[in-house]
Amino acid sequence: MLSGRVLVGYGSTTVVRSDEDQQLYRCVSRRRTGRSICGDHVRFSLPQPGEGVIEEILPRRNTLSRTNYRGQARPLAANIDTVMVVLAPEPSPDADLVDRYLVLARSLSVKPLLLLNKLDLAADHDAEESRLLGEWRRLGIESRQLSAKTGFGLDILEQDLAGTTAILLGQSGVGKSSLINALIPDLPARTQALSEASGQGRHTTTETTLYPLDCGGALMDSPGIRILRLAHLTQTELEAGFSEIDALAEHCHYRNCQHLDEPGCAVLDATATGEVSARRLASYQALCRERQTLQP
Ligand SMILES: Nc1nc2c(ncn2[C@@H]2O[C@H](COP(=O)(O)OP(=O)(O)OP(=O)(O)O)[C@@H](O)[C@H]2O)c(=O)[nH]1
Ligand SMILES: [Mg+2]
Ligand SMILES: [Zn+2]
Repeated sequence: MLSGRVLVGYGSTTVVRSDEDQQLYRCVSRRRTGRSICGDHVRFSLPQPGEGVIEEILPRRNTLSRTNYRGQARPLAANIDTVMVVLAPEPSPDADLVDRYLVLARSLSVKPLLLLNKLDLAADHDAEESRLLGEWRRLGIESRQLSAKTGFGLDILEQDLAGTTAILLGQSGVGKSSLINALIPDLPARTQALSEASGQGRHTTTETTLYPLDCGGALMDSPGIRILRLAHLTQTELEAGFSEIDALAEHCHYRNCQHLDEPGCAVLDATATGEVSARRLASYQALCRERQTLQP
């Protein structure tokens, strides 16, 4: 029996990198174990050379999932230490989507980090950072300044990545794959090896994929999405993702206040004074409504 980590899953087929010899193996799952996903630690057998069978998925420390249109949680990746949300001046950030990525990070109990990429497009880096990330920075969320194109900031990012498993999330076109490309010099050879091992044809970023880094860490690339539903999370998990709302909720008149239109709502009062951003509250309320609509 061998042990390894799943680099990418395509339905019932996965590519596993062996811990023993770092070779890639195409593996199929058994019905008993269920489907393994990117980032899983697994044990697998090799009944015939080059074709493995996953015998065991080791317990997941956390699972990153999104809700599909039918309200079911769809797991995308597992065992994540850091959620890195990539933003850029172009395409300009979708603030509600960023909030959702932050809720997702919180639900995994991991620290989020905002990566502001493409800073080669901005003359004043700090001004661009406060313009685009100001509202989250004020909430205490950390950020890094980067350019995948020039390599600016990559040294600091490498320090953040050392020894951890991080996932890059963010809307399409912000430069997630470009950052991976800039961090991994032999990426073309690795992509080629993945394609050969998977037997799925050319490897693309339509599936979340884990890249082991030389610094001992691992970085996952994920496809950009326009809609991130989070209806599988509990009301408490949604609220925990909005720390400023969560902190005020205990002062609401009703213990189960949803901060919609209830009398004595401390959160609504705080938006009236500007202490809580009306945009953030609307973003939270949209998540609550979506949850109520999609919950079976
Ligand atoms: N100027 C500039 N352009 C960049 C930078 N990083 C990426 N780009 C460009 O932005 C475009 C999108 O980059 P990708 O890396 O494919 O973006 P992505 O986030 O992986 O997009 P999806 O895979 O669709 O989610 C490409 O044309 C890149 O060349 C950067 O630091 N500066
Ligand atoms: Mg990409
Ligand atoms: Zn309230």
